[in-house]
Amino acid sequence: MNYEPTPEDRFSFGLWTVGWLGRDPFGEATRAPLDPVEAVHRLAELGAWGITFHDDDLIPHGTPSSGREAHVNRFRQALEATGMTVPMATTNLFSHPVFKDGAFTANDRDVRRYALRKTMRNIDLAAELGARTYVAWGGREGAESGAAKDIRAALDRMKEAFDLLAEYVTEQGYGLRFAIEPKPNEPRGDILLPTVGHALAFIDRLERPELFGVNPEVGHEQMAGLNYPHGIAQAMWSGKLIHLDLNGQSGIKYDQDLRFGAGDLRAAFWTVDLLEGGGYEGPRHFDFKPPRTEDYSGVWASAAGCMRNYLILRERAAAFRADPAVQEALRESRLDQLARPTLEPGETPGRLLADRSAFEDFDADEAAGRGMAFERLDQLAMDHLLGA
Ligand SMILES: [Mn+2]
Repeated sequence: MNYEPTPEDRFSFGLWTVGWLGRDPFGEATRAPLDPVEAVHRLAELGAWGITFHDDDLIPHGTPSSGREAHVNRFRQALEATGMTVPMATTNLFSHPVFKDGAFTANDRDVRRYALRKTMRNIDLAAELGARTYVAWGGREGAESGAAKDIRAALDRMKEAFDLLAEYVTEQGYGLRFAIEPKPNEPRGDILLPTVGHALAFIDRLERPELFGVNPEVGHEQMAGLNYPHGIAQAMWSGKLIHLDLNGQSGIKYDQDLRFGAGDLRAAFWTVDLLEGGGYEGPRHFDFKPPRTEDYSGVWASAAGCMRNYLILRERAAAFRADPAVQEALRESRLDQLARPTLEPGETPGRLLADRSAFEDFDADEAAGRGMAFERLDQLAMDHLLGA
């Protein structure tokens, strides 16, 4: 089987992923800086389709206005030379010490106004480069202690920020939608909008909810002990899965950002099964960190591994769904019944009350005795995943 990625697979990578220098809370960088132009060329050679960036990944913080265009032009030339696209961009509202207490929800009002201006400036660039999605990860929006942040006031400020940004892209006629990226903690002790569910509920309170969706990351949900495929399935069900960050994580611990497929392999299998089963048209975006043990040849091996694992899992998931034994097992587990509405068309509460078979004549003990046959079904999935 050929697991060579092509642009049709719509694989994209953040500049900050392959460009991560390996700096962590305990140690300095282990790799030299990577030129964004080289990142574009190397990823294109590996078969990627898109590249994404934070403003500061492309234009180092502190670059004078007169120097911005040179950075952008070099990058644009690399895109044109390779055919790579920019499907998404985002703002770095976490690295500079000014954001130590947050950006859109910093207690200091002038920091909040600066954060909005920094974001609007990069939204202009994102639109200019053709991005359709603008990701917002509020890694510093949170607290380490109780009285330090009035959460309801902070959510008011968060809503104010997103309403303003949505007004801005509407006024400018940019065809951009925002994707809010949840994370439970790290770098803050507790971060606002910690899970997909919190973000979906928040979006409903915005003035232009149609311009917002979520950008769920595998590891971020798993850090909270949550089921990633369930989270993205609910986002799809809500019409809000507009982008996603694929990577790997082993259980509830620090944000590992392993390459996709590493960590919880079974969750990766169900993720690909869900994404390829329809209902998601967006990029397959990798947000991982090649471990700091690696030199650049290891970085490219890690990036290639993300795509290769996705393609292997896509093949295995397709084989699982096509297997007649699986289709039979799905029927034995009554997935067809789950797909059928519980009520008859037009059935009212009164008619349900009048249906003796639903209650008076229903034999709960008999129903309780029916096996669900899930173990056989799951073993078939395991066999396909393991290639048995
Ligand atoms: Mn992460």
